[in-house]
Amino acid sequence: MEGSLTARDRVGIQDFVLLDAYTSETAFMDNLRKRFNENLIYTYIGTLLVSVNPYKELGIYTKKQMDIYMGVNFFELPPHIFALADNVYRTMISETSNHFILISGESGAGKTEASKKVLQFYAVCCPSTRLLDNVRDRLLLSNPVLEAFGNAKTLKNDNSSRFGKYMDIQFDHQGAAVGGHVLSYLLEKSRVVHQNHGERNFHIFYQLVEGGEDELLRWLGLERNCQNYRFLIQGECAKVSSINDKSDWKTVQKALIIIEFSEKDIERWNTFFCFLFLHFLCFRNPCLCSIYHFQVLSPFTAEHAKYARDALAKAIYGRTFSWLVCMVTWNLQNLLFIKTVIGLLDIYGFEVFDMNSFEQFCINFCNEKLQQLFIQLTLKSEQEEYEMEGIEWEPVPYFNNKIICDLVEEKHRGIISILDEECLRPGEATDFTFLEKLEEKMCGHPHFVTHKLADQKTRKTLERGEFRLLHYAGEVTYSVAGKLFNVATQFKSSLAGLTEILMTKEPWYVRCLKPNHCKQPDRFDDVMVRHQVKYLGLMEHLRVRRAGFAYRRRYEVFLKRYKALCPDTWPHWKGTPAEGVQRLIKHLGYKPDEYKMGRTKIFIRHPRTLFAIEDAFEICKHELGKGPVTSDKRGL
Ligand code: AOV
Ligand code: MG
Repeated sequence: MEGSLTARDRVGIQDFVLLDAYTSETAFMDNLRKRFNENLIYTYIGTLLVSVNPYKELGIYTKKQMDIYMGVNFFELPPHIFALADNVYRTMISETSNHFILISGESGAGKTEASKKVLQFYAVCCPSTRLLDNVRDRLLLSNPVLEAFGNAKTLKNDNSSRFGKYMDIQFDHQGAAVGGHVLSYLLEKSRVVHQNHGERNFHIFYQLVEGGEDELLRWLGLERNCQNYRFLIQGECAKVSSINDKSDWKTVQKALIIIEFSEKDIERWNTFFCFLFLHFLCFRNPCLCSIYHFQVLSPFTAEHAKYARDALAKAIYGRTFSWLVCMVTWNLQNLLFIKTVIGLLDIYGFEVFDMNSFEQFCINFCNEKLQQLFIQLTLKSEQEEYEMEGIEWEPVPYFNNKIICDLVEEKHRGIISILDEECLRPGEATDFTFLEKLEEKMCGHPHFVTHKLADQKTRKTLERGEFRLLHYAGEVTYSVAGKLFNVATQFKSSLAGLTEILMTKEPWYVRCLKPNHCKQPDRFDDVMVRHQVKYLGLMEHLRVRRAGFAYRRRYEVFLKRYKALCPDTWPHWKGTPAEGVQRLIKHLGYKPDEYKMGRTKIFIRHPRTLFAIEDAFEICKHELGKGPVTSDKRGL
């Protein structure tokens, strides 16, 4: 435990709400750094979990660890992703309600790893019958399959998710995990035909070439050498030290069998490779496009032909991925026994490259929307709780990124609407007319920068053909090239659908932080982390948690935990829990401004009040059996 003062000095405080100088960003950073240096990557802000990517194995995700966290009160053990998972699960069971865990952070911050740990926790820890044993395996093995097709090495992350994923884990009335349902969001298809320097195509291609059985490769007419395929080596990094393509291929094959893909399915899946590899083999010769049964007729130029050929390859890959997600869901979902669900949202994180295209625009817009959801829900729920409990609410100022969401998606006026309008003028509209329209309509918007205004708002100048958005997480320069191939509206409505799905459930948050740009362990880049703390709104969240009352506990929970501190409530209290708490805090000598009694909960204003009672509780635990603690022992 991190109970004693010296330990607290060394390893920091496990809940930011308990920081003495809580409003200071410096204190926040000091605490985060201290803990990171001790390999303590998790810290709470109340029930929100902050996680810093350690970039090394910590040995903290074993079955033994799962057992430790299972069924234990949230604040009783050091912060952990398992503690959050367990808390969500138990709340779901006790309240028979649906929940979701929103995992956010920038590219490489650890979102996908966090979501896998949560899934593992449920798959391993939830009760199950033999009949449903295979559900566990399927739940777990859906990951390697989807990652093989939907993840790739980027400059930010060797295993970067190139699609958004929302997964419902389905539970029956006994709390057993009985199935799952996966929704995917906008796969970055352009990667199939183009990768920037230092990046790879989707993992599955390298897995196939490195790990595919001889017979299969022969059937596909492929050679076992990535260097022979231009589309695998565009980024000049076919081999990645952190990835074993050969063994990953085996894992994916096994997973497909357990998820119950039939031989026919797998064959169909192999056939698509045939198409794609044919595409790439004829990369230098556009005339061979006719191989796909469409003709490249005059007056098409070689450029047009290449464009059409690439579009086809992207379409084939996109369809294959959608089909795969459908198959996974089909084999996972349980239509009979579902009582409640826990949703896991793991999307592509905010990212900025030297060149940012339409895909980055969508990815960053998605992050913008989730930040908006976070803002709405945290403030809203806080406000509602105070209202429900009859306690006055003190508003806290914060940056609301709605202005940026509107800039992108507002009806008739947002960037996506303008894009739509331009798409309706075939023959007339070009990428540049689109940009002109944007410049005309968005001129003066505080978060939009055109090349004309670039110098005034930001330091960096813009090229022609570019515009810049000042996102909540930083500024990003987008190229308009190719944007008129528009799927933004579809993406916008699928995000609206996702928001609707989430709004019907109770939210929990994991905020992932990236400690450095070099994917290295034991390196904590202060400037970089501070920036993330800022834009993720962690300080505001902390202030909101602290605005009125740092802690709140239901009367029965509070009484159960601390009743040994008062002779009247120990060992049994006969009255109502609220009366018991009243008696307890009177005995402890709380002043009237230190706490408020709500309808169902006690609200404690200052962390030090809680510290004192927690410390007293620690002493009391050692002395339990000797009766209630007297005031000198409590150290109050
Ligand atoms: P992301 O999901 O947030 O980025 P990942 O979850 O893929 O990031 O994490 C990136 C890498 O960091 C992983 O491949 C691990 O090597 C390492 N890592 C992350 N979390 C942990 C952890 N808890 N313990 C040990 N290593 C970890 V992106 O999908 O690019 O937005 O789109
Ligand atoms: Mg990811």
